[in-house]
Amino acid sequence: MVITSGVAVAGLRSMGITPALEDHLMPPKIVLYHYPEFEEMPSVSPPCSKIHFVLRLMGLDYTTVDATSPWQAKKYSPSGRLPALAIDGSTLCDSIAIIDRLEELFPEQAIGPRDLQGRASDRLWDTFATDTLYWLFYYLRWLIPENAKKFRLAMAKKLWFVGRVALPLFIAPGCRKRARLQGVGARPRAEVQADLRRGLEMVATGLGEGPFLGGQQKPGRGDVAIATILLAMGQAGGMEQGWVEVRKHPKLRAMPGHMLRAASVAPPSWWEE
Ligand SMILES: N[C@@H](CCC(=O)N[C@@H](CS)C(=O)NCC(=O)O)C(=O)O
Repeated sequence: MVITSGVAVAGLRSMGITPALEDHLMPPKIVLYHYPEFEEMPSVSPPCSKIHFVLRLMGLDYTTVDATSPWQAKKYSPSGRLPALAIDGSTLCDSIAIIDRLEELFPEQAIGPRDLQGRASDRLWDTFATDTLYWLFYYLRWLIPENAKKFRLAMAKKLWFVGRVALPLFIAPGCRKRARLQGVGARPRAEVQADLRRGLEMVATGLGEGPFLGGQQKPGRGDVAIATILLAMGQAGGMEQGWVEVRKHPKLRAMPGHMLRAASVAPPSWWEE
């Protein structure tokens, strides 16, 4: 409930609703801590973009705070990673936990299927995208040298001097180390690409008659998670090793555009449908 109009407020007072009670009735204040916009996407980070789109699709108002470095992110997020979401001052990190919390707090506005089995599949797709597909994408972004170079050059244009120096010296090596510790970074490239091919084939099968997973007409959290990764694969000139697989599946290729339109967001100018 949003109580903004003066007439509505006067009405509430005449019914004996005090400012303290009104506070209780007001929607929680939502603040998204994220890495900022990059090439017409709300964030350079797919899990941060995912939360933007989920909040939009749920129809929830929110404000954002930008972090411009991993050091700054540590101030905002208990894990040091973003996204982090503060709801009435209580901060939560990890995009899956964030969406779980949003669904608990706003069950009527939850996106995706309504039935229990449909919800379970939708959450499974989100975990597949966030915990598996994301790392395969991460490998493409940071461990394939030609992609990493294109990405660094595109990012450098957005950064001040200190960021431009920190990017190749600290941030890129830090991301490669993160990938190695996570496991994916220590795997042979051919294996990672084969995993990506299988994962994308699986998503294409999951779309069924589409446009969204499970043949749904509206996007769920799984669709949003996958779409943000595919969109990020198109940035900085595109990661051909991923696109070569996406192009094999027309429904998969079309899904991110459908998701953006469902969230009332225009596809980026570089996005080819
Ligand atoms: N599984 C987490 C991943 C979060 C994550 O790794 N975020 C990256 C940005 S894409 C980050 O904060 N990296 C900074 C770091 O690892 O220090 C989620 O879905 O929220």
